[in-house]
Amino acid sequence: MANDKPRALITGLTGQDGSYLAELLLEQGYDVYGVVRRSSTETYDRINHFKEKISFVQADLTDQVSMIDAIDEVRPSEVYNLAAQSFVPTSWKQPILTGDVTALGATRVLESIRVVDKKIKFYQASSSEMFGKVQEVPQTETTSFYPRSPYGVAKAYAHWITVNYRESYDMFACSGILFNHESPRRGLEFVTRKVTDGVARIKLGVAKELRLGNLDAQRDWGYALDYVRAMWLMLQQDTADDYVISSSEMHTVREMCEIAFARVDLDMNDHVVVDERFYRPAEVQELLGDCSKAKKNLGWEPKVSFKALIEMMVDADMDRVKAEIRT
Ligand code: NAP
Ligand code: G4F
Repeated sequence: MANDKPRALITGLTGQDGSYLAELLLEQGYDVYGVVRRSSTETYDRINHFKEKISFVQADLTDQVSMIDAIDEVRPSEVYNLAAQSFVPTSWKQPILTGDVTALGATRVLESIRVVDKKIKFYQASSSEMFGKVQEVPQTETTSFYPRSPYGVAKAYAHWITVNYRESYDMFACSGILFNHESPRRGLEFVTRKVTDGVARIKLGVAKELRLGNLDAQRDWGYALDYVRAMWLMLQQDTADDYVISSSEMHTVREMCEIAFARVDLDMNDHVVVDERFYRPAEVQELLGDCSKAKKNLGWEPKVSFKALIEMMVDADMDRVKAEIRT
């Protein structure tokens, strides 16, 4: 009997969002395929607990033929392009690589779909970092972009090439302009996770201080699991479109630290050291999204509050660091 389950291919499977999206799609009854790139060590920490339920395809966003082969082999109904060099500071150190993976990588995936089967639906992981030096507050789908990092510039290119393929080839290609979203699976270099991991280490006596950069930067932070649901909803609509996905609340890095330290009865002022090495050549000072369009058209809204998110991350890091200390 033919398998009539929907089939999804995810690039960036091993990342924070890829891992949550794969779990969500499995729950929805999909056959899930994930692009993984060759590495001397496996980077499967985030997907180890369900990896036998998914199929792996080896490919790299910098290699066009490998992407065509992956899409031809899997023949998915939906492709989610989540792979990227996604850490903003690295984009100043490796701007060419960032452009190759984060900008041209999206074109390679779109080209692969165009060549293999134009009916495959496509999701692009666009970013609020494209708004950069914000031109209006809050930011909507029509706010002009003013990116402030090579990463933001690369994402703006990937965003517009997605729009262009939709308009040029009548492809079902959507961009989700996602504001910062976090979880216990967030990479340790991003500020929320750096703080929640640092708080756990200080509380458990294996660190004394936490060195951070700009505490006055403001972000619109949400929970990654809420945000991957929005990605899926975008591809279930009758028409392809672009959507802002945000919590629509803005907080400073300092407020985020206060919540994290208070969770374990500590005072951030006793432990946080401002270190200019973590300042950026050009900063994005404030991001605040207006997700009214997603609420209206997708019926989407975030479920986890900012405080609950940071506390969940502190609790998870406390458990992890305790286990590390025991072993
Ligand atoms: P992440 O944790 O950094 O994951 C990035 C993924 O991309 C990893 O699976 C990585 O694989 C893969 N990758 C990197 N270079 C690749 C290449 N050349 N070929 C194939 N795969 C490659 O990122 P995330 O937080 O899950 O974010 C997912 C996407 O959303 C990214 O495009 C990011 O830029 C975008 N975004 C994120 C946020 C956010 O707040 N999280 C907000 C807006 C947009 P390895 O494991 O092998 O390194
Ligand atoms: O956590 P961050 O590194 O995230 P950033 O730069 O906003 O980028 C993230 O969100 C984007 C969406 O807008 C994504 F597209 C992107 O892929 C990534 O997921 O930094 C947040 C803020 C910045 O203003 C930074 O200057 O925190 C400030 N910050 C202060 N001290 C720090 C630190 N950031 C980091 N990473 N490390 C610090 O010590």
